[in-house]
Parts: sequence; structure tokens; C-alpha cells
Amino acid sequence: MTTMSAATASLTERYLEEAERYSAHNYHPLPVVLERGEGVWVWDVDGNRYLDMLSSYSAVNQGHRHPAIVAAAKEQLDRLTLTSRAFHNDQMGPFLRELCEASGFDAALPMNTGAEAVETAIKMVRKWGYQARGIPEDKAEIIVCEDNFHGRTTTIVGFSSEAQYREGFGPFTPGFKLIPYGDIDALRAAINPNTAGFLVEPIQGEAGVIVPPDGYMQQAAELCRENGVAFVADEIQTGLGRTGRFFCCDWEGVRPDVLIVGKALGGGVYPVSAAIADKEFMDVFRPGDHGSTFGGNPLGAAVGMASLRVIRDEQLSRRSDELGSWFMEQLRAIPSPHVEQVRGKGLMIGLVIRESSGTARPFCEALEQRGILAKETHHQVVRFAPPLTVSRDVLRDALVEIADVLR
Ligand code: IF1
Repeated sequence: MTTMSAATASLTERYLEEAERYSAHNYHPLPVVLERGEGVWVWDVDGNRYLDMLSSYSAVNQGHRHPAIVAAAKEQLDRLTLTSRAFHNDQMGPFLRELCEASGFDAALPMNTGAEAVETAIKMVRKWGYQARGIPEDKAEIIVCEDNFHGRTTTIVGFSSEAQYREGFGPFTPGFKLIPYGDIDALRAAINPNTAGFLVEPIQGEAGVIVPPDGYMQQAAELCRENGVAFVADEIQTGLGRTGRFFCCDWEGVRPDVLIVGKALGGGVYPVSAAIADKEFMDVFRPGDHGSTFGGNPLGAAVGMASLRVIRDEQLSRRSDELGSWFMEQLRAIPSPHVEQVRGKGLMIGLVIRESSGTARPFCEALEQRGILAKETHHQVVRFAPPLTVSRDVLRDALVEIADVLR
């Protein structure tokens, strides 16, 4: 148990009060105030150490402040940080080359947040639909799945099936069609001559780590290919080693038409995202069509290169695969009346709490008291997604605490 001394407890309280007073109330964070991170560990202002089992929703796959990524950032900070795309810089080209070579595509359009890269993919696929497929102007449709999460812009929440993400933010962008996740027949039925693309998460993260039936991604990609529909994989959360392969699509040998990456591309140090595709799709963009003040900036590019190299050099995908399957096995072996299911791939894991046992939040609060930071999603699911650099020993120690809480 970690205890707070009276004196320092006021430190946490003071920070909590200040955040409560000055911040919009758009989150319900656990009452922990972090001040330092290193590897898989973070420390709060009272000196308590926690194992980070969220990794900022998979943006910290390389661990907090990975030395190689921090060094690359510091070096670039001392050279050049922002030029805009009105001029070239000496980092963007090399970064995009490494990103394209690592992912196996012709070209990439660099952005910053995941939502911006998703919006980029939406514009790319619509314009491709008009130019290459002859879809009548303003009639392009993109199929998406129920329980999707692709970001928080008004266009993206407009096709969310989660009422709270839409409430009060209308009117929304037309041209999106919702189908059940994992259902090939629903996809087949939804495709029509105006369908430009199908946008899908290989595993639905925010929905609670929903793994589709085996073969779903492969069959969906095949169906899209047969119908000339662009297959767009949102790997912002599942990508870059998280599920035990470099991309989750690799589990089924699927090569999407458009690949969207973000989060860990910035190594937990700087926002870096991108839409990646072959020239058939990428070349719909002409100068001035689309852009971003920070997209492709030299600091993000230097960080992005270092982030990719760490994933490769430390074989984070293989670690995620091996440690993830072992960890899920151990979680399933815990005798607990509260656990309905343990699901996921690699170190992207969701532990489902039975409704009869209440919600996942109290379990997350109990874990916090034991030095483990995990976050619930959608009431019943405790997400376990540690940095992919985590060791088996650390996970073994965590299992002792997790088992205690679950009992
Ligand atoms: C929040 C969770 C939510 C994503 C996928 C695009 C984006 C995300 C598959 C947008 C972002 C974040 C956003 C953050 C919490 C977290 C999240 F799924 F990871 F748990 F919300 F659902 N595609 N996911 O997961 O990327 O613009 O945020 O860089 O909004 O609360 P972003």
C-alpha cells in the first residue's frame, strides 16, 4: 500500500483544486497528480510510484522519456523546431522515407493528432472517389462501424454511435453510414456505387478492446477490393507494436489502401501522426488542397524517426506479442467472481468486469492505491496497456496486486 503523509497530501489536494478551478471539466481523471515519468513508471507529487498501465492510450509504447527519443528531441530543439510547409526542412523527408519504408507504402502526409490524420484520410478517400471512381459530386459515402472511435472533431463525432460524443455538437457532416462491427454481411449490404471507402479500427480500443472475429479484416479488405472501395485502417491506437505485430493488420496479412497512424509515432514526446498510402490515393492532393501549421515540422519529424527506430531496434512488436499472450493467460487464471472476460491482442488488453460486480471504476481506484494506473472504458472494462518496454518481472509483480484487487 502507498500511504500519503498528511503534509504532502495537501500538495495533491492543492493541484486537484487548481485544475478543478481553471480547467474545463471535459474529463474525470483519477485523483493522482503526476510529476515525473521514466520507462514504465510515473511518480506523483507525493513521491508515490505507479506502474503506467494506460501508456496515454498507447501513445507511450516506447516508455516514458525514452532516452533515444528525448535525445533526438533535445538535439533538434537546439537546431530548428518549426518552419511551416511554406519551406522545406531537413528532417521531414528522411522521416517520411523511414515511415514509408517501415509501413510499405509510397508516400505519407504528416499531421499532428490522430483526428487530423483521420480527417486527412476522409478527404483523401472522398476526392479519390470523385476522381478515380466517378462518384457524383458530394455523393461520396464512407462506411464506419458502430462503437467506433476515430477522434473528437465534429465530422468524426458525427459518425460516432456514442450519444455523449454527439450530444449538443450538431449539425453533423453527411456521407457516413454505420454498420455493426465484425459483420461482413452488413458491410456487403452497405456497399453501393457511391461508397468511396470503409474506415475501421482493426481492434476497437475505446469501445472496450473489441477484437473482431478471425478473418474479418481480411474478408473486409477483400470485399472492398472487389467493389473498388478504399479500405482505410485506423491504426492510431493498434499500430506501432501495440497488438504484437508492427501493425494490427499484419495479423491477417491485410494491406489497407490507406493506413492512419499517430500516438506512439511521437514516442510520447511530441504529437506526430500521418495518413499513409500509395500514389493512387496520395496524389489526389494538389498544392494548397490540405495542410496544417505544424504538420511535418522538423522537431516532430526528428522525434518520429527516433520513435520508429526504438520500436524496430528494441523489437517492441515481438515483446508485445510474447508478454501480452503470457499476461492475458495469467489474468485469465486469476480466480475471481468479478471477471467476465479477458480479451485483446499483444499488450492491448481489456478485462471485463461483470455487471453484477458493479463498474470497472472502483477496481481502477483500488489499483491506484496499489501503485497501478489503469483506466476504465465504457463502465465495465479495465484497460491494461503498459509501455511495450515493460519487463515480465514488473508484470508478475503487478499481477499480485491485480489478483488481490480482483479477489
Ligand atoms: C480522448 C481511446 C478515446 C483513437 C483512434 C483516433 C484517435 C484515437 C483509434 C484520435 C484517440 C484517445 C483520445 C482520448 C482518449 C483516447 C481514447 F480510444 F484511446 F481510449 F477517447 F476513445 N483513432 N484516442 O483511439 O487521436 O486526435 O486523440 O490524437 O479523446 O478522450 P487524437
